[in-house]
Formats: sequence, structure tokens, C-alpha cells
Amino acid sequence: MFKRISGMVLAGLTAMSVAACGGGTGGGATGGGGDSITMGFSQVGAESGWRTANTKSVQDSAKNANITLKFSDAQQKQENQIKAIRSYIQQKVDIIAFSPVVESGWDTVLKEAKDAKIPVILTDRAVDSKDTSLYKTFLGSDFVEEGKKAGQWLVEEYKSSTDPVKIVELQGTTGSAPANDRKAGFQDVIKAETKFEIIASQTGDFTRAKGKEVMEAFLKSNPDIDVLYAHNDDMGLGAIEAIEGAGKVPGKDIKIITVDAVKDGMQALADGKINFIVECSPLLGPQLMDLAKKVLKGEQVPARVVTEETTFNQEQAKQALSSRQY
Ligand code: GYE
Repeated sequence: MFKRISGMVLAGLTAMSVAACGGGTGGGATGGGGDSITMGFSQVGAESGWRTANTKSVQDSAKNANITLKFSDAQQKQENQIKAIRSYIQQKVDIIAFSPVVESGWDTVLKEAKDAKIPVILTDRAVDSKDTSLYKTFLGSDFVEEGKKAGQWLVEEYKSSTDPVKIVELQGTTGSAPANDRKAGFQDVIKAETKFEIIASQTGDFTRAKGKEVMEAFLKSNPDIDVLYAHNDDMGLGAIEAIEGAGKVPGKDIKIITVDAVKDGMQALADGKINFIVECSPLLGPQLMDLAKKVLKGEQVPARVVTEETTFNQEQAKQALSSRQY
């Protein structure tokens, strides 16, 4: 009983202080009648298993943190995200968080949020705005590092071979931070050795369907592909269908590296169809809600919060599969 009451009092106090500070620093309305924070969240879309897990993480943690979430799905279109952000500004939410589909073209709308005194948090993907005062912090992975890890595995895998290694690359959404950075990090590592050659590179938009379609085209024009580097599991999984359709064995005839480590990807890795996965965690919700509360209380937050991640080979995938959350 005592526990329950003290819990309630505590919760009440926390809510009051958050609401008071939120109104003071944020300047927007204290959504939810002054007793809770309202966050407007503009999601990229529902293009991949990663994205589905990320959406669930954001929605669940908003609930747990007693934050009212206004959620919109932009279907991978920047114009939809800009509309959503403008509508959140009009609705006077306390804070806006979003995962920008592409890196460029955000300055105007971010300036509008700033003028309305509504703080913005970038989550998952970055923007290339020069003016970093347009957002409070950026929470997400280091995509360049992910690309490097993919490259390092390849260098190690082929260390005793002098033959040319022909690589095809399935890029993520054109202009997105993960596509730009995963490409750059990978190239940065493999360029040291001339035997590595990227013979074709095209976007598969982070989807399974596009991954399959583009891989079919790659296979038609290049009969001797050694390696596929796909910027996410879903495109890799689509490509596996194309490779099998062409009568080749994924993981053997063509070695496959992907990024994310969602369950379906990990299953394919454990089954020997993928050779290596660089992890990218979608479980950003709890940290995002913490950061939002801090920002609204006027506390200092780091300009960049990087997610911790690992990598998996086939043996490690077998071990990790049963406890995989997404
Ligand atoms: O890797 C991919 C998703 O931005 C990190 O977007 C995210 C990427 C993720 O569609 O699967």
C-alpha cells in the first residue's frame, strides 16, 4: 500500500516537473492537458524488418515513459515527412522526433520548428544541415563504422587469395545516411587492395522486393559474381531468392554480407545462406524517450548518441537466434 502511494506521489511529482519545464523550455503547448509530454514522431516508412522493430520500440517506450505519441509513416517520401513535421508544429506538440529519409533538404522545416520553439531530436538517420542548432541531438548508429566492419570481414575472408574478387552492392535508399555511409565505410576499407572490385552497385531501396529485382539484373549481366554486399538484411533476403532462382547457392557460390541482424537475416545466416551480418540496433525507443525528457527539462544532452553494436558470423548467429528480440 505504502509502496503504491509513494509510487503515485513520485509519478505525480515527476509529471509535474516535466510538464512545468516542458512548457518553459519547449515553449510549445504542454500536450495531454499539462500532465504529460506530447511527442510528434515522423517515421521513414515500413520498408524493412528493422523499421518494423524500430516503430514498435518507439511506440512501446513512449507508452512506458508516459509520453503521448503522435505517429506518422512517411512511406519513404521526404515530402510526407515535411508535411507531418509542419502538422506537429501546428498542433504545438512539446517535442518532435524524426528519422529523416534522406540527408539533405531539411533546413527550412527545421527552422520552422525552431522558430516555434519546439525542440527536435534526430533518431536513426542524420541530416546534412550545417546549422546544428536546428536539432538538439542525434541518436543512432555509426553507419560508416558498419560499412567498415563489412569491409574488414571481406578483407579477412580473402586474405590468402590473390585472385580478383568481384563484388556487387545493393545500396539502401538513395540519398539516405545509411546508404551513403555504409557505402563509404566499406569502400574505405576494401580500396587498400586492388583485387577487390565493385562491378555493379545500385539501390534496392532497403526492400526485399527491390533487392530481388536488382539482384536478378546483376546476375543477368554479370555471370561471375563472387560477393554481394547488401546495405540491409531485407535486400539480402530478396537477393537470395534471385540467386537461388538462377541456380546458384547463396553463401557458397556467392558470399553475402548484410547489415541489421533482424531475425530473418539471422536465420539465413544460421542456415548458411548469408556469411556475415553487421548489427544495427533498431531498439532506439527507450533512449529516445529519455533524451526527450531531458531536453524538455532543460538538461544538457550530448550532441551525438551512438548505438552500441556487434557483428555476427554463422556460428554466432546460431547461438544468438533464440534470444533475438526482433
Ligand atoms: O538498416 C534498414 C532500414 O536507417 C538504419 O533503414 C536504418 C536502415 C536499416 O530500412 O533496414
